[in-house]
Amino acid sequence: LRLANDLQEAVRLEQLTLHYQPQFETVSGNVRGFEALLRWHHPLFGPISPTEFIPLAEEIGLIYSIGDWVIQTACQKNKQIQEKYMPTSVMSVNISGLQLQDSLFFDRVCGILQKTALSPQSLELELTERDRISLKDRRIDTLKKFANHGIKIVLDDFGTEYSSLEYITTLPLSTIKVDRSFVAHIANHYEGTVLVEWIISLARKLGLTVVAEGIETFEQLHSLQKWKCDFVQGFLISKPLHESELPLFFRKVE
Ligand code: G
Ligand code: G
Ligand code: NA
Ligand code: MN
Repeated sequence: LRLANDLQEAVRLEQLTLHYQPQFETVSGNVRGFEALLRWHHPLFGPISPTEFIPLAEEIGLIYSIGDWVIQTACQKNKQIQEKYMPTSVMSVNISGLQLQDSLFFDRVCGILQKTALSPQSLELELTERDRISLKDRRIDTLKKFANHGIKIVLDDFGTEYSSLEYITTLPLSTIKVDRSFVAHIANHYEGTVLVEWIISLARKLGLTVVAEGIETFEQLHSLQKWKCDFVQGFLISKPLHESELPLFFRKVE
């Protein structure tokens, strides 16, 4: 209860911030864009993980306003990045399945893109597999609206739920993101290695883009290069960056 009150305050007092983790083309090493990751620095308890406060925000109905704030802030930042450093930068934003139930969500996202003068192709929405969406779910129609508008839909945490294979043939996805628990097994665990290689080839056959997250070792990176995984993200290459760290990041990669 304390935390619920504090989260309401946090939104009002602007204690939430976004960090931006770069994504790279696996083979060339070129920067592709960023994933926006929400952070809450609590005045007393210090940093609180989104794995704790996102479920709380969902429970108390704050997820809608927080979600809008995240998209708005991430789009503004991406516009600056495009103008200053990289015209092709793509921004990925995590969304909660609840946001898709809001019938005005699509219109609000389009409004944000218009206001920030960003093309729909510069925004991606990451949907986690943990938000089970069933075949007849109305949220699939919302996802189709986004996809038809040119906003890509990414299936995050791929492989962590039983519904994985059904999902990739029924949702209007452009991309799957291999969960970092699989990436962690590359090279030190035969079955894990085979699984990641298989996911990448499956995605290719279905015409989907593949991102691998949680890359922490050169061995993992080299395997993903060998298998031609499209994009990679992880502490080995860059941690999520505070906006103040972006100028130095671009100076280093240019
Ligand atoms: O960045 P970190 O590892 O602490 O993120 C933990 C989890 O929180 C991840 O699953 C991530 O997808 C989720 N998350 C981070 N930012 C957001 C956000 O803005 N919205 C939602 N819904 N989830 C987020
Ligand atoms: O579930 P999702 O994929 O959105 O989670 C993203 C989270 O993963 C972020 O909180 C981010 O801080 C974390 N993360 C990013 N790169 C790495 C990494 O290389 N290793 C680990 N363990 N976590 C990572
Ligand atoms: Na994500
Ligand atoms: Mn993930």
